[in-house]
Amino acid sequence: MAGMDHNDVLFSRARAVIPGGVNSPVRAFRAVGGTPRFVQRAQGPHFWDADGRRYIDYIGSWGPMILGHGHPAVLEAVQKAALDGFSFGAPTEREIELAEAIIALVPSLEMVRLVSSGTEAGMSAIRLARGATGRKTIVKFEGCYHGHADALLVKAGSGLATFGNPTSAGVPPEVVQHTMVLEYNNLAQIEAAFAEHGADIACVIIEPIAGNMNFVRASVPFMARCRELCSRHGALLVFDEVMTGFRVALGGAQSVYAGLIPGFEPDMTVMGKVIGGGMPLAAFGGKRAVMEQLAPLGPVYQAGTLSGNPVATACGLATLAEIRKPGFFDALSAKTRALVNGLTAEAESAGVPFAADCEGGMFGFFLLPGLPQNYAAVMKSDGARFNTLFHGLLDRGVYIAPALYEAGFVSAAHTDEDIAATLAAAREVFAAL
Ligand code: HOZ
Repeated sequence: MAGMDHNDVLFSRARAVIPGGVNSPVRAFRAVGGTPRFVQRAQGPHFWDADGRRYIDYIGSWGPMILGHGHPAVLEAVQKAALDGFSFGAPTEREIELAEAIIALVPSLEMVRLVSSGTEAGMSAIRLARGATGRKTIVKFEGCYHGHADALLVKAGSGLATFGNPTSAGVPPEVVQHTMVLEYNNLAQIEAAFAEHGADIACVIIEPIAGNMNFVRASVPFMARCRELCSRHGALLVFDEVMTGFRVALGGAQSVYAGLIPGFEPDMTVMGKVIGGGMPLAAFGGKRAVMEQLAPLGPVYQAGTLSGNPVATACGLATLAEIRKPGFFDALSAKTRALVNGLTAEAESAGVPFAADCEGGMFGFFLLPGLPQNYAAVMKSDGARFNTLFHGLLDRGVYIAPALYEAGFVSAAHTDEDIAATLAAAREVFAAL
């Protein structure tokens, strides 16, 4: 294969044995074109590809690597745990410690159950909401992605938006007949849904800051109304904080909304990414009365061989211990804000329509004159221009998500030099857009 670089060689091998050459669709670069970078190793805010090229990493495993790669305290905890055994299929003290740590950081939680992926957590939360309320209907919002459980794969964001196929094949209409999809931030639609179907709605599941249609915040009036309607009609408000949990603030997006809406809290929360620190670990939790409906206490079944895995829980605990340190989120937020402000200024001086937002260590930007409020507005983003921007940055050693509809992530390991190098690369690319 003369003339091919190592990434091309690996991609070609991968495509022969793995559909699309990847184990998760967005990684394939299909939306932006070109060859995915095969990661050889990573350290701090950087990773190196199969050709030994270094990139500043603004994906961080799509969110979990809030400390950057290879944080020494996390590495030590993982190595120590691995020596004691990889998996037992029996309870460990570390699971209790992680559950206690999560509950201590998120006041709306009284109990949590640990699982292995965000998809599993979302799917289990929906089953529990239905079981606890005895109702069938679930409400989700267009452009929100809650993992790939059948009932939730309707008008979803993330890879489904990227590939223009927001509802997956293989999901029979009967399976999604009780999934009601409404427009994000649309007060009239949520009012109407409850007015008509309030007694049938088990839950409203929402990404409070939607990171699977890039970065779109639920407005404060919209969130307050979702809360009121759920309470009034006996439905559960489920926050999908797989992306935002322990990422936009120590207490997650719910702590941000609690600061804006007095007394605000969701009934249930779905978590993942940061709580595993890069290991397969996720969780869902809520009030005791609801969580006690789960087997073995209650009639709602849910289980998993690798749930509460001892190495993953060690990684999660060590990660949470770092992000709890005083000043962690102030520093992370300042860094992310510097990146977003810098990109905005560079785009403005190049005359490129650009709007960006961030919270804690999560950010997003659109090649649009203003921030969109819903999926339809997000879909007006300029895909061709984004692809030019993506490849321009990639060629200059800056790795952002290879898709228009994904949020970005800054870690505590990103330095001022990394941000400055990113802005210098962006300046050159914006000038040519
Ligand atoms: N679901 C992720 C994007 N929102 C992609 C995960 C991955 O490819 O690793």
